[in-house]
Amino acid sequence: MNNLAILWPREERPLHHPTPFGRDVHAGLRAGAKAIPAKYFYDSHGSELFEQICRLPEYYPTRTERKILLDNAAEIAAIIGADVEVVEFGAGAAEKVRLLLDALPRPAGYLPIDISGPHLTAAVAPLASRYPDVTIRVVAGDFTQALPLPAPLPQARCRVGFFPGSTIGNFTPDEALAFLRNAATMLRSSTASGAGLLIGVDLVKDPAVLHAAYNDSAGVTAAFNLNLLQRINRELNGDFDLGSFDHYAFYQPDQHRIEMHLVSRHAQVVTVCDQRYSFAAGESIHTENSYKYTPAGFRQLAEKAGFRPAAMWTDEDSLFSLHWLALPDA
Ligand code: AVJ
Repeated sequence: MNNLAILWPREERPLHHPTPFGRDVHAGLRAGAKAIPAKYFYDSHGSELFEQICRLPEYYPTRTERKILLDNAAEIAAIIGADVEVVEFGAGAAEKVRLLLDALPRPAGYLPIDISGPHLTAAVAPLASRYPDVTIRVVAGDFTQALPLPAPLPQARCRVGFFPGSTIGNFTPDEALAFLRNAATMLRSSTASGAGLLIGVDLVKDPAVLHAAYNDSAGVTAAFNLNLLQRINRELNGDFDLGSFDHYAFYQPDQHRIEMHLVSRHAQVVTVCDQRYSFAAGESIHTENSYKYTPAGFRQLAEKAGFRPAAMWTDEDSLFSLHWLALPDA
C-alpha cells in the first residue's frame, strides 16, 4: 500500500532516565493524594478492554455518538466540504472515522495520532485499502504534549480535527482549554480557511445513568481500571496484588465529573521499580476523571480557546453531543 506512512517522532529520552510512564507513576504514588494519569490505561490489553466497554449495554456514549454521526452525516459533510485532511486525536481502534470518511466528499488525507502506536498501526492498515485515494499518515505520540506534525498535505484544502468519544472529558477544564488551544494551532494554516474541529462531548445527565455506565454489571470497567496495576507490574517491575484493590467510580455533581479510583482494601506496602509506597486501608489511587458538559458550557470553553461554535447535534434523549467548532482565520 503506497498511501500509508507510519511516523514515530523521536523521543528525547536519555537511556538512564525512566520512561514517561515510570516517571508519572512514581510522582503519582508519592503524592499526598495518589493519582495516575488516565492515558496510561491504554496498553494493548487496556485498549481491548476499552473496546469491550464501548459495546456494554450500560455504556451509552459510543453507540449514541455513532448514531448522531450517521443521522447527520449529510449535514456534517456539507459543512466540512471536500478535500480536507482529517486529523484525529487519540484514534484508538480508528473505527468512528470510517463514518466520517464515508460521509465526506473526496477526503484528501487522514492523520491519526495515538499514544498506543502498535495498536493504531494495526487498526489503520485496513483503512489504507478501503480508502485508496486518502493519504494516511500515522503519528504515534502523545497529543497532550507539543507534538510535531508533518506539514499539511499539498492536495488538501485545509485540516479538520476529529476528536470523538468525549476523550476531552479526561481533561480538567483548564487542561481541556489548553488542549483546544493546542489543537487550534495544529489545525490552522496561514493560507487555507475552512479548518475546524468536530468533537464529541458527553453531556450532564441523570447521575444514575452516569453511575451505571462506569459500574457495569459485567465488571469490564473494573477490569479496565485494575489493568493499570497489571501494567505497572509488568512494565515497571511492580508487585501490586490486584485482589487487594477495589474499583470505585462515582459521579461528583459539583464538578460535573465521574471519578474512578482504585481503593486499597487494607494497609499494605507496594514496591515499584525498587521504590516502596505505603497504602492505608481505604486509601485510593485516583485513576480517571470523566467530565460532563452542558451544551452552553462547552461552547463557552471552545470560544475561550479561539473557536467559533457553529453547529451542534445531539440524540433524542440528549445523552451526548457532537459539536462543529469552526476555526476563524488567524
Ligand atoms: C475514553 C475517556 C471517553 O471517560 O467514558 C470508559 C474512558 N473510562 N469507562 C470515558 C472510560 C471508564 C472514557 N473516555
